Amino acid sequence: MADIVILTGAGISAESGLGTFRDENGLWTQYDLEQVCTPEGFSRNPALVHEFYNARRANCLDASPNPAHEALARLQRDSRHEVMIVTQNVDDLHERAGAREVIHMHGTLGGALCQNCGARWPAPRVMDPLAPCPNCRMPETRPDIVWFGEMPYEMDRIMNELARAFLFVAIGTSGNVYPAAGFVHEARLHGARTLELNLEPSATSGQFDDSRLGPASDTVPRWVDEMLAAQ
Ligand code: BJW
Repeated sequence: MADIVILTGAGISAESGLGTFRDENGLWTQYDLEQVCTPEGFSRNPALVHEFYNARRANCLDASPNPAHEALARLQRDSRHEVMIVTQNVDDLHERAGAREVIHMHGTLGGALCQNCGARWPAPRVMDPLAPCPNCRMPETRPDIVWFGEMPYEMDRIMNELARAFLFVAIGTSGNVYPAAGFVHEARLHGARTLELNLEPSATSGQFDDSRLGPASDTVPRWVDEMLAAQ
């Protein structure tokens, strides 16, 4: 069980070259989220949705972790406290930086899911909308991603961790998407201190005890150094 819960969002991977969603030039200025991030959009046009995620999978494979991912992996390794990383990101940059365990509440680009039988398997670099499921053979494969209206993964486990943590930290997330945006409220209810590290104030900034503004590659390693020096 975790003493410290860290929630990360697209902002932590921005300096690795992966686009955020809601910033200027973010993904939602190029794509209609209703078309590419809802089950209804996928039913209407699976080829478009696969194209969107195939492009993001290629970007992710070309990207590298930045000092913020590396600092969180160091905190997980060297802290005397149990540190749980919960990410909304579908990239694997926390893992590639050496993080031990990460909850991907919105799924992963590296996973494929069958809409027909629920089987999961590693996604190929380029997913084909007509590829059959390796289990049931139906051509209903999709990226293993949580879209709007779907239940994020491992919610019971995350809620248990939030109830036990003495510190909750949100990094690089705009606080616009629930249930993740409600974690600060949940952590506070259970007595945790709360800290936000973000480029600019988020939609939920007012709910945090402390806030530090700046690029994650700067603020996160500094904060981790302080945490490790204080123990
Ligand atoms: C930097 C930086 C740098 C930049 N350094 N920082 C009305 C009220 C409340 C809820 C709802 C509602 N109507 C509908 C809902 C529910 C809905 C929802 O929240 N909608 C909102 C739009 C209102 N949520 C859902 O449907 C979720 N499921 C659900 O609720 O199930 C029921 C349930 C109920 C109760 C408990 C449990 C379940 C599912 C949400 C699925 C989200 N999916 C997406 C796309 C799929 C993944 C993918 O393709 O990648 O997930 S949407 C997109 O937003 C993606 C992200 O993970 C998510 C969050 O975005 P994030 O990470 O915050 O990115 P940005 O771009 O918004 O912000 C970046 C931040 O970084 C900014 O603040 C920058 O300043 C900062 N930044 N550079 C530091 N260098």
